[in-house]
This record gives sequence, structure tokens and C-alpha cells, in this order.
Amino acid sequence: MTTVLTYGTFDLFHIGHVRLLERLADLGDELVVGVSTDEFNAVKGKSTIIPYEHRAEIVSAIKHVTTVIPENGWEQKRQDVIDHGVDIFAMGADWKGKFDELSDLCEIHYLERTDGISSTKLKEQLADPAALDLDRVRHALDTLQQVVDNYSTLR
Ligand code: C2G
Repeated sequence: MTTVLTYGTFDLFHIGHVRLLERLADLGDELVVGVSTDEFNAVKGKSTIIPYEHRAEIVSAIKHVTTVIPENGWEQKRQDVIDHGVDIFAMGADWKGKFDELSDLCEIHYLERTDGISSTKLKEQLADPAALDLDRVRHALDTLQQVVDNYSTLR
């Protein structure tokens, strides 16, 4: 039985979170997720839209997730690894190297993030709908450019 552990805020739950949890679940049999409490997010300097109880409930509802625990601080990871018999600790690559000190207890993995989506980006787009349109225009232009590039190679 391989147990995987990760942590996160999971605010405004989005496809980047789902794809990370799916890939983490593929690394083992059980997936334990530490969801940052509102108090800990204040320590991290992160403001959240969705309160901890709802963020924890949403993550718990994800079929890939076995257990959700509160993340109250930076220091609890070592004890969590021991308490939950963790074999693999894994995070998105924006944390690469940050948790290598746990390597005496378990394997450490950093997985690629999903491009183009983040809770911060969503908040910015919700705050400024024009930014959202601009993103869509940029995406449409990129797609058009790919069509033009493909066409010119075919000629
Ligand atoms: N993530 C991702 N792709 C995205 C956005 C996030 O793979 N487009 C990953 C992050 O790399 C992280 C996880 O999803 O591993 C959760 O991201 P956040 O909710 O932003 O969590 P964070 O604030 O990084 O908290 O002690 C560790 C911290 O609690 C991590």
C-alpha cells in the first residue's frame, strides 16, 4: 500500500488542482491532502475567497483523494509523513526543492503545473472582465496563427 501526501490551498478549485490530484493518485494507492486553513493562509500571505471548511469539503469530494487533513503550519509535514505512513511526498513544480529535507522519511516528487490557470489568475479575471476577454482574444489569435503556420507548411 503506497501512500502519497500533498498540501495546498485549493482556492477556487480549478482544472490545475484536479490534474495534479489525478497525477498524485496515480503515484500510489492512498492520497492524503493537507488543505491550508484560513489562518495558515494568512501566514502564507494568501487571501482566499472560499473558506477552509468548503475548500476541505470540495477536495474530500474528489474521487482520487482518500483523506483530507488541515494544514495549520509549515512545520507539521514531518509529523504528518510519520503519522500517515507516507511513502511519497509530492507537490507541484513551483515548490521544487522546498521540501527535500523530508527525503530521509519518504520519496519526494515535484510534478509539472498545469499552464494557464491559477486561483490568482481567476481572481484577477473576475476582478477585471476585460482581462478575461483579452485572454480569449489572445487564445484565438494563437489558434489562428497555428492554422496559418500549418497551412503555410502544407503549401
Ligand atoms: N497547481 C498545479 N497547477 C496549477 C495550479 C496549482 O499543479 N495551475 C498545484 C500547485 O503546484 C500545488 C497544488 O496545485 O502543488 C495546490 O496549489 P495551491 O492551492 O496554490 O497551493 P499552495 O498555495 O501552493 O500551497 O505547504 C504547501 C502549501 O500549502 C502549498
